[in-house]
Amino acid sequence: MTHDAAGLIPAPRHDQSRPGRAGARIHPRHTALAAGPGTEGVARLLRTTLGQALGLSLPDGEPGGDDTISLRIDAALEPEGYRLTVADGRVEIAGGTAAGVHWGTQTLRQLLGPDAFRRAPLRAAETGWELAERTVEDAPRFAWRGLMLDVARHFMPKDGVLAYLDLLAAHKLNVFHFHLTDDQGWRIEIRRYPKLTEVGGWRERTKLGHRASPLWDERPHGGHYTQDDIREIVAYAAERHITVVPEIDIPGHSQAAIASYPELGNTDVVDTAALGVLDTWRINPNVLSPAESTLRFYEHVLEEVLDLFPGTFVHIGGDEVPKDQWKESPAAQERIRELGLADEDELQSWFIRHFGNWLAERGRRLIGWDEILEGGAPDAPLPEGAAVSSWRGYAGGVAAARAGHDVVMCPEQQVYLDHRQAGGDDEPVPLGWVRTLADVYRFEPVPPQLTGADADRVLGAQANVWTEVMEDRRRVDYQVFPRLAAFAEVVWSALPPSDKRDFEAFEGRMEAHYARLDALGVSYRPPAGPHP
Ligand code: TNX
Repeated sequence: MTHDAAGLIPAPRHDQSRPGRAGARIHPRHTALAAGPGTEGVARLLRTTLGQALGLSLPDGEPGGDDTISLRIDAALEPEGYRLTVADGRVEIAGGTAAGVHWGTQTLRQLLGPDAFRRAPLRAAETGWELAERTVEDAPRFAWRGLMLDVARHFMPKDGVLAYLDLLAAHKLNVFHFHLTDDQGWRIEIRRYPKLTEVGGWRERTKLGHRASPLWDERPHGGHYTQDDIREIVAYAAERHITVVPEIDIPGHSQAAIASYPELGNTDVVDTAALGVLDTWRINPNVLSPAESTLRFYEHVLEEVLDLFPGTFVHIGGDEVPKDQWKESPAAQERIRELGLADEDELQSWFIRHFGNWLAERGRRLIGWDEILEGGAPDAPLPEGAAVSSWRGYAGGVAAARAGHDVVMCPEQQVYLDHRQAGGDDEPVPLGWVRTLADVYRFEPVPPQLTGADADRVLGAQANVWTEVMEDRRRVDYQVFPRLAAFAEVVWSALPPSDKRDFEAFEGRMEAHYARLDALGVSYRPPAGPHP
């Protein structure tokens, strides 16, 4: 029997419960925790999480013992898959890898009820928590289940980022794409180039700029993460089986860097020393110069980035690069001739290829926005191993997959969470297309044009959060939730085709989930809207 009163989100593949039968009682003092080989890290995190939330002490127990939560690896399961069994006074979570066990503990947390998401116990729980007899068998649909957060337009202090990593983990999301640089701010300390954060980390004011928006911030804005902060963030993510993909956006979206080191820009056509960090929102003409010295500068930056981020992928942006300055610049034109390129589009592609090869030589892989497909030789527009974030709809992703490249789908029409979630005038920031909770629930990462091996090129999907008009965590929360819960179900659960998805059942399960978000302190958009 399938029973979803527990309101599990994302929905598991199989969930068998016998609600009448007591499976196990989790007791604040008696219940023990037994960590099998390879699951010690998961156990440590579970002990911290449930200790803080419920006041459980979870002393070390014997695997399979009575009144014990046992964690173990079972290599027969899918790598990120798990089986959670509640029966005979015991809880067992087996996972294909430690990651699978970890996702299983997130399900256990949901079964324990909303208090399991608190930071401090609400009450002394004398009697403990009753769990019905149950077996959950589960595994994700996609390997890349991501959220991109833009901390360049508005800086999010480290604690907020850590809180977001907790939120990702609670939704079984495993990739955090960290958009660290843009025209309006540079947010990562680079030891060799301190001005990137001293100058590039600050702007005097922000024109929040949307005409219908009441927001108009004339205060200085800035901040950055030190390398110690970054190490802490990466370690915190790793503990939650989340990979952090850093983004250093080139050769456009680079005005904060140019404001810090004016020689990075096209100095023969603009007085880059007078630019400053951009304080408006628009596609910006000030792009990097194609000089050798620019390449060396970014190689030095990336060397420090590689030291901090152990993951395979490094995002180098590549989006929205106006070519006007390269057209006007004698130096850029000379460079095009020297390199034997046809035009500015090929120059952009040359930039990307340079860093793709540079990363490959270091055992890493480049990922970039879908513009990186443009301007290259028709048979080899991208270096081997490069992957594409398809944001201008599905087309870039489809082309990349057919050309043998891996793809992360994040079409702006579907999963840009900066866009409004309702029509009418009750949205605080009425930007972009209306994308309701139901729209996000119907998002399909693999378009019908892709089949067979081409479809397998879709590693997964991510929701993108651009923060032009989100100046603090509360506003980010409002844009991201509850839609991220729907997104998480799309990328984790094996849902039917878009038009056959049961949104009402999802909404039903969301009732339990809103209580979890409340316990987590998330300022989500209320389901009935701000003016019910
Ligand atoms: C396009 S998506 C951008 C961002 C903006 C966003 C606003 C992408 C690769 N570039 O720079 O913030 O639209 O929705």
